[in-house]
Amino acid sequence: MVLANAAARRETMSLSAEQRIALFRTMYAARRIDDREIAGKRQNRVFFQINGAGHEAVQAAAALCLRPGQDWFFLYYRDRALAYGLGVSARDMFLGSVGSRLDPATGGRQMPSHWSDHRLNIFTTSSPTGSQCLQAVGAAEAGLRAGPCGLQERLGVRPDEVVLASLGDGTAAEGEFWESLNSAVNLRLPVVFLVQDNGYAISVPTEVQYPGGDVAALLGGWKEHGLLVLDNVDGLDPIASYDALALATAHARARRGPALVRARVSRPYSHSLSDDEQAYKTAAEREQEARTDPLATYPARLLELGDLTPASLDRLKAEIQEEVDLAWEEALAGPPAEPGSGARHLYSETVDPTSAAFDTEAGQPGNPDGHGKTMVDLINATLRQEMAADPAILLFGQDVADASRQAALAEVKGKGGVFKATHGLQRQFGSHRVFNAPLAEATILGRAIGLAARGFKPVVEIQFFDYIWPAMLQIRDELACIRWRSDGHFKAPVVVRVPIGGYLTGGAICHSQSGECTFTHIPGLRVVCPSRAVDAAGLLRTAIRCDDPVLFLEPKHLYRQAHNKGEEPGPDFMIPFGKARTVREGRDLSVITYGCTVHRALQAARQAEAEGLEVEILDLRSLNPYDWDAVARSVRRTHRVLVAHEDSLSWGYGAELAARIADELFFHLDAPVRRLAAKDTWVAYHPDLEQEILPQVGDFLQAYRALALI
Ligand SMILES: Cc1ncc(C[n+]2csc(CCOP(=O)(O)OP(=O)(O)O)c2C)c(N)n1
Ligand SMILES: [Mg+2]
Repeated sequence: MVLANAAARRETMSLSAEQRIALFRTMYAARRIDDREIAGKRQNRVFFQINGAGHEAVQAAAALCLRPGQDWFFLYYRDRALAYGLGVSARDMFLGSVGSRLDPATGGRQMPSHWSDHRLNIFTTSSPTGSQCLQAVGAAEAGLRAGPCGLQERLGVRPDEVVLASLGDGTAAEGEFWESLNSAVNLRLPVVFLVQDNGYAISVPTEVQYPGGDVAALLGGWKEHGLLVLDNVDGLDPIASYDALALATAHARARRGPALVRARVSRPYSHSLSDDEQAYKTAAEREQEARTDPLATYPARLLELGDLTPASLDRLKAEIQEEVDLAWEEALAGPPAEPGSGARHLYSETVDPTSAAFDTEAGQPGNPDGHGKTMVDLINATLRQEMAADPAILLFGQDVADASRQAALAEVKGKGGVFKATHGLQRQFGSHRVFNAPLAEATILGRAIGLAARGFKPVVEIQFFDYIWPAMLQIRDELACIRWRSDGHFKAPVVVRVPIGGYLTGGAICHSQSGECTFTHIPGLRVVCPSRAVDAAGLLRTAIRCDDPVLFLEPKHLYRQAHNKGEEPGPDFMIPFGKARTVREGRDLSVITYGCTVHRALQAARQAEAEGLEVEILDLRSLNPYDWDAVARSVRRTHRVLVAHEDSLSWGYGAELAARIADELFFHLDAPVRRLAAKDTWVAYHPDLEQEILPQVGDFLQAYRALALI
């Protein structure tokens, strides 16, 4: 090949002949694996197929620039050549294709091409476009915080590690991508964003995604803050790609900030086997993609450079084909996903927060109700004790720090959360452990997942339950399923503290809602909701010390009540998940409830007593898991049951309990299972209207009377 100019000469000089051949090896193997998998899908041996065709060159180059097992990788489904280049074998890929239990990435639980390899630091991949970017930022942030926390060795953090976040051009329109860029640049994190621009997101061309259709061209303002932007990299050319990625990784390794590489690639195959690109790509475009296919153009270049001869190229291809064929045969012989294993790895198998090891409730000083400290005080005290005991605990969210500016900290009292739950913790433990996050809920969860993956224990706050929704995708499609989908190889035991609910007067639609059933419906997520101060302390400690993700719901109305105060329990006080508390015993009917309605049920029960009605009240305390044995025991004794909660009635948490009681305890019931809950509407601003909408003491009393009469 005639080298056209000095730049081109320099490019080829950057790699040895062996490396240039190695690039081809990766590219060719990736393509042959795709082709084999496509055939397997047509033979019904594979159940889903998505290819990396046209992306191989830039990916092979990226793999060559990075260090598997030392750097960290947050990939996406198109990254076959990258994964292969990092060390994921054809056999392991095919074991995933056929869904074998031997598939080391997922054990047959996740679609193929959803890369995961704990040995190589390839973090488990989910399907949502862009969610990996925030996790990558969290993983890089671990490097930033490990030093000041004294945890570099414990967490295996390397001073020059780099985190790769790989994504497509369409994905660059996702809010989470922009949020991740925002945090990566603001914290100057060593993240390399690799945008593989194939011009389409399934059928949607790039100019529909953002103005001008080139995301890198929009990043001017970010560059001023340390973002290195390499635009228009020829991602069909592995050598040009290598040069760009080498520059980007060097920038990040030298701690000069993050880098973004936008590489132009192609997609000569359809998006996936479920798509037909002929429906939206013109014949001319498709011809052009076939012509510029790196698998067609790069071998010719190797021949021109003299790295290979036609004969040695053929030999290499045959050798790779043999490897692929053998791997396919081995995968076909692998056993399928294990029957009966569907619930395995939903939660930690070694740390069981429902076990006696988490129960130190006995021996606590008598019933502490009504004396001592408020719920918010005991939450603060528990966080303080746990943070003192474990340097890996990080606390962040909106307004949780005392004052982000160090200079101000010396002069002011400190904010410490809009409800003051975290007050004084930044001052005590430092700004590297307690800090404000940007006003971006997905960022809070995504970064927490990345930090947890590296061994930190993030305890994050979502300021109001009503604003948890931007983080929902990270909670449901990521946090809750990380252990499960990675067959137990990764975990993200994040605690998410969330003030919830109404009875505040004036809170209205977006400061008073409940909605816990949306989260108890998510497999893999623990959900708890204390109603009194000591329970908050005991459950929060369990949440922090256990190894599962926990949604810790704090009824904000109960933060500063007098009736639920408690003496500060000891620093090892724990209440296991799934253990209800009998608030009051009674023989006539059972109330199963939690949170704000516990006290209302109790007040009504005291009134009912005057009418001769003995009401038993159970406070569930944890909602997933919940204490079915305690429910069943109570119902067997009273034969009448009211399930009550603050959240609205229909499709609510109580519906599941009522259904199960009717199903399993039918022969113990003397009356239908009744429910009491908020009306099926929003919580209103005017106190009278709020009162009418949420269940009140009078509603409980009425419900008791009605149930007793049936
Ligand atoms: C949040 C989310 N929305 C929609 C989808 C469905 N989907 C899967 S891939 C894809 C297109 C992604 O395009 P791009 O980022 O350009 O990557 P490419 O597939 O072209 O490499 C879409 C819309 C998804 N997986 N996640
Ligand atoms: Mg694309």
